[in-house]
Amino acid sequence: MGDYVWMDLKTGREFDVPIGAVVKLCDSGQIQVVDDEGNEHWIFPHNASHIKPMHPTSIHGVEDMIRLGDLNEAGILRNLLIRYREHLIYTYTGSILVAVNPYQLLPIYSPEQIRLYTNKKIGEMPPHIFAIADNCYYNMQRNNRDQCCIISGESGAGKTESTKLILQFLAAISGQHSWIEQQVLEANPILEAFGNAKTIRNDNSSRFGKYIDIHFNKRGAIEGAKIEQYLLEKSRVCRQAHDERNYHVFYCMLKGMTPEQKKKLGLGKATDYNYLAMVRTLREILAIRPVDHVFPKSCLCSESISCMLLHHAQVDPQDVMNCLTSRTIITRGETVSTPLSMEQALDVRDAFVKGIYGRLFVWIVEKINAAIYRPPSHELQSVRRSIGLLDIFGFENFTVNSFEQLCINFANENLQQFFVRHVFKLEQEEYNLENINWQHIEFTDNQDALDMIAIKPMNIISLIDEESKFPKGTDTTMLHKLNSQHKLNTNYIPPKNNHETQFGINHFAGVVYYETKGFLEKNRDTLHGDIIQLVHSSKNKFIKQIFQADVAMGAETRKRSPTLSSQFKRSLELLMRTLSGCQPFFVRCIKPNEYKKPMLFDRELCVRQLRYSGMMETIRIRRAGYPIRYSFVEFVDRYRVLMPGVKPAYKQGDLRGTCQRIAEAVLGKDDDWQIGKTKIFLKDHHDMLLEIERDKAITDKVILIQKVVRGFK
Ligand code: AOV
Ligand code: MG
Repeated sequence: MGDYVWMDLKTGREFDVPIGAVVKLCDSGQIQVVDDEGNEHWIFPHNASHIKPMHPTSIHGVEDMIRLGDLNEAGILRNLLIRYREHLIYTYTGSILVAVNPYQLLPIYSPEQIRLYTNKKIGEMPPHIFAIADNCYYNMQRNNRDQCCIISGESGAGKTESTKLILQFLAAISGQHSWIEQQVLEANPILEAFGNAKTIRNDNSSRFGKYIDIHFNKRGAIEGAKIEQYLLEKSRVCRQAHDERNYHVFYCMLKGMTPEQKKKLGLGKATDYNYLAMVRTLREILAIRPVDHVFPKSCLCSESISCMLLHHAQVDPQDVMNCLTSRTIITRGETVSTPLSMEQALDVRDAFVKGIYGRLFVWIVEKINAAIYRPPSHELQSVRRSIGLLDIFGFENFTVNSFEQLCINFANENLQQFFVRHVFKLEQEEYNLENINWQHIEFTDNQDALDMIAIKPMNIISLIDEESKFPKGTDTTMLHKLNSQHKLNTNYIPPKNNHETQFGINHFAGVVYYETKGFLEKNRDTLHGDIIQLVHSSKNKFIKQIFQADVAMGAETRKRSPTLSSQFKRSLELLMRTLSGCQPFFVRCIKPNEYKKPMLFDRELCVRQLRYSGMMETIRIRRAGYPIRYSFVEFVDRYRVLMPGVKPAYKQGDLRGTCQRIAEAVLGKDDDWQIGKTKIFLKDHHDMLLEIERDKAITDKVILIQKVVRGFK
């Protein structure tokens, strides 16, 4: 009685795993248990196989999951669950941090906590996002290498909050409290106002990706930063799904401005604007107003957004009307104007609005960078080090998914591959190369899905792109091409019949169906020449400025300008290259429930995330592996202080032998570390022990020197 067991109810559901339970009563032949959810069960002799004893490490949980005795999904899940219930939202898997979103403010981010986590080794203090930040900072200085923090997880899991906490920590410990540091921190609310919005998954969902590179001088103080932004979701400016909102900034303005300011800008309240309240969809508007007799002009004028365009863009009202209701086409040298249908006219208006907002966002990021970025001077370049924080839009799967979701999920596939490459592939390759005694660990690789989406010839992105450039290409012809090329690929799910307009992709995080309607238009992302002409005629300097490049380009170049997906693909490639040049830290955010509620832990939702993120295999490899490695030279020079009389590496004949001697003396002969061909391979706890001993030895040396000096006096 009081014993803990695993109970397997064998429901057969995909994400159901055995649950922990405590034995309450053990009677002749029957056992009463209460499971982790508080439900009572009676186990009879015929189903005794449903229960198994629990390993002691699973009963109260462990801070680092590589110490779990029950190394299976049930063990991992319960460990996170019992910690979560005690508000312990952070757990390690080696140096990888798992963070479960608490959906409530916990008192664990105070200046006092920052102080407690400063200058500590991983494992010295309970798991925390601050410990990751501190280690990043410490590693940057110790190894003189750039670091990056890759924060992943699905929408609403806590990536953006984690990024802010790391930034807060770095700003605090870099210790300058300078203007530049303040600017870096204050950039965030601006970016979130313009780039975040409420979705059904997250009330503050990032609708763009960002990589913040924080630069440090040789004393370790923040001297600047640079923000890279990726693919803002522009369609949201004009249309939002049910129960979602437009970008925060609009509501903030309407709520926060004084009546005078609002009057000056001609602004009303949020419900006055279809773009903000989304009370009616386009189809509904069309249904309300018969498409026949109503002249689009009056309809467009009644839309307050058009009035605002007229007001703020400072363009000739007649030009705006012409631009929105007709299209100029040049055929055989002659300029012909053709009228647009109401639906087309609304599309032109929306494209213009999206064009403005997208360029405005890019301009804001440029402005922020101008304030926080300091280009390195030549002499500084060699000493400047950086920590990059990656916070992108998380994996998304809505009822209806469009081109934006394809891009978002493609980015997440890339990140997952980076994780897989780093944690599984490169790691095991290195053990083989170094002749380390090693048992290969299997893992799920998402390379095939990524190949199909963007790498191999005729991949999905390239087919969409090709069709976007093809003058006669439509969403339907594009779908045909995708089907004929990929229908046999196990990661592709073709439409069920000729009428269906969606295809599916088997992503690492689950199957997502994409509605192809509107794909090509979104990918082309071009504005008609008439709009550019209109902007050119504007008296508003700002509007002119943000469209400067478009105007300068000229019609022909504009037509050939890269599509959205090819630009995005290119920027992701650059990002991956940057990340590959850094020492990475990984933070895996887990979303405990779909309701944004505190203390609610949906077991199946969590198992799904743990499974697709490869957490099981990660624990296995981290447990078996050697996360810390030094070249013989590095090791001897860093730790020779622990063995009196050992000469510096450059004076050593047998470096490998010296390494071995130091390691044996400090770590013990039989402990689980290994010597390879060019490097020594250690566990995290070895690193911690070596560093603590080194600190002590150096302190002792300093004290000794001080004594000697005092003796002289
Ligand atoms: P995301 O960045 O991963 O989603 P966020 O970081 O925006 O998710 O987190 C979503 C919400 O969860 C936040 O607005 C907070 O209310 C809550 N939250 C997350 N982490 C914490 C924490 N450590 N403490 C308290 N509350 C937290 V997305 O941008 O949608 O992919 O695209
Ligand atoms: Mg976010």
